[in-house]
Amino acid sequence: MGQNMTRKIIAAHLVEGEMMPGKEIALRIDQTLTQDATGTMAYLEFEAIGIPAVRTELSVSYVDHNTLQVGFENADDHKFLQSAAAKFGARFSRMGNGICHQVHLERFGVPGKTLLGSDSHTPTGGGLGMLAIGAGGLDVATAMAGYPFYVKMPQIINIRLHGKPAPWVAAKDIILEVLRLLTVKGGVSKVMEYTGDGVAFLSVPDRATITNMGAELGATSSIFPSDAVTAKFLAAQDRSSDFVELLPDLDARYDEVIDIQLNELEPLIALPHMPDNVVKIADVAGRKVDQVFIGSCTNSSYTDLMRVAAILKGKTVHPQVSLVIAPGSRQVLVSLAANGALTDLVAAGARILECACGPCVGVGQSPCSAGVSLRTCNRNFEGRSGTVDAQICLVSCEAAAAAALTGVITDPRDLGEPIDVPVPKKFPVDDRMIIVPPDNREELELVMGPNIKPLPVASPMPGEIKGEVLLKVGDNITTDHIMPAGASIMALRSNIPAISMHAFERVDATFAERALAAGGGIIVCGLNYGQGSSREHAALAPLYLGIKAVIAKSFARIHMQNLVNFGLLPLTFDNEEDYDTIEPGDMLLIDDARQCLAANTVQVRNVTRDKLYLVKHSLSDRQIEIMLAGGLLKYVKDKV
Ligand code: MIC
Ligand code: SF4
Repeated sequence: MGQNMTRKIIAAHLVEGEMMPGKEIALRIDQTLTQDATGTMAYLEFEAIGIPAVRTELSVSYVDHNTLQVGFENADDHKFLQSAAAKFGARFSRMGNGICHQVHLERFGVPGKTLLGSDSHTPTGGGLGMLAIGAGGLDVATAMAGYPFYVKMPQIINIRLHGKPAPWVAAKDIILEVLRLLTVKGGVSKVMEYTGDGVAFLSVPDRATITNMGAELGATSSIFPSDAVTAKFLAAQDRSSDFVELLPDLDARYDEVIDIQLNELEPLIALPHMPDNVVKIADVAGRKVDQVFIGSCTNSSYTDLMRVAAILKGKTVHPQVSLVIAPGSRQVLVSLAANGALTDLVAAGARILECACGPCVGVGQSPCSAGVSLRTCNRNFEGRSGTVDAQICLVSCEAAAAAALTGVITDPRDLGEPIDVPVPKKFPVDDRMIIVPPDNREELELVMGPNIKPLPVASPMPGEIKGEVLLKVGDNITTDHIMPAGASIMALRSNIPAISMHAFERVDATFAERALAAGGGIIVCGLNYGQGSSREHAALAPLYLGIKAVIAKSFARIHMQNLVNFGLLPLTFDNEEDYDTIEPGDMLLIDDARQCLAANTVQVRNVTRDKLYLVKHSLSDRQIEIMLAGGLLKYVKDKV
């Protein structure tokens, strides 16, 4: 049977398990990446595992999320991360060097390798033909310690791209089309594998835009072939020796095939507040825009920003629009500065920000009240921009630039002739902002400022679980709902007691206090609970607040694993209608949780309403052992 690309990489990295969709497999991890907002925990966890140095081929610690440094907290975190990278043998990408995914694509990604990152958009590396997966910090810490990564063998979905993209149709429109077709939960437990004659028209950064936003489908990963386009990109990065061809066999089998005709696509837009709320731009053109943000790991490459510069050149940003641009990496910024495109952007009125995540995760540039903001990023979750009633829409760079000029949502096809920006033959390669770890590492000390508090420890699972339903929420609750980001809250990422007080604050501002007062309890939720970010704080904060179990209609992959990693029981309703009969404040009781884990189904008694529910778990034997041990850290340490 012909193999697809994903199965080829998995087969080459399989440590345990059978490659049967749904069965747990263990993969050897070649490379890891962390970023500052998840990295402090990951390195504290790595330290707790007790291994002197990383055992991967390459581990890179990036600082890109919270670089504003409002107060000492972030600056302290950055010092800690730098000291940890040096001590434990990881490379350190300094503040301002760029967004982890963009820099990793440029400087480190290798086709055919596995990459595990403590950030949900790690699949960006799939644009280079890597199997790149996002995970919680603790999973990445254990991978750095040389343990395999456990994940359910995904189904492999073939998305065949046919033909040449229609004029002004960008890579962003392709992934928005996939989101429109499949929705934000359509990719759970799947890898999206892109093939077809259409892939030849997409550069590596274009492909990376698509694999990046596969995270919004809930997909385990997304991947493109490693072909002549890849070879050219790596050559331009002075990395020809990293090139390996990776193609599916001609008779490769897939679990499902989806066909997309690129020449029939039109420019698209995701309207508030979900990335799958996608319509044609033409259908909403003319609506007033207050802000345009061009950047994020989805759309901040050299070719992206060159297209923007070409559109803005010699023109002026609309007087009612604030246009902000954050180049994805120092390499991109240097390139734009060298060829004069930066001058075109600045002259047109663009406000240039540091090469970092910035507005994408609410770190600055929050829109005005009820403001409409067109953004090239990947998530438009309610409140994520920092303005609760902002209306965030997701578009391509071309559509963003068009709106910046006109002040209204504009179909980029109105701009005239499309712009063709070829990938340069040679990028200005300069790795001086990436610090290589020294040799004398034993003597080095970790630098820990006062904001860095010890890790909370999960306790082994109790027999009886009894608790009040502290919160009942609907479908598609994101980790931004559970544990909001933004500059001030992200400054507390290394301080679990403090950050926990913000849990669910945009859903129910009383949650944290009620949870503490009640001594913990249970959360009840709808479909796809915990989609979005990989932040393990969305499990750590509930753990700190005493939450014992989460009962959902279904879970997003990374969040569910994070719950297990910290010993919180993730359960799903056997009969989804039971969800409707539970009210906040009800007292729920699981008599013998430890024994029920082994039995696969658990009976939950609603003491308040005298009802019995059957709930299930989909935990593997290994995950059950982790739960019983009281979390992954204890489990792994016991193994050591
Ligand atoms: C995000 O886009 O939500 C983040 C911030 O990059 C997160 C990571 C985090 O919360 O630190 C992600 O996507 O995993
Ligand atoms: Fe950073 Fe935004 Fe990308 Fe997350 S989605 S890594 S916050 S740029």
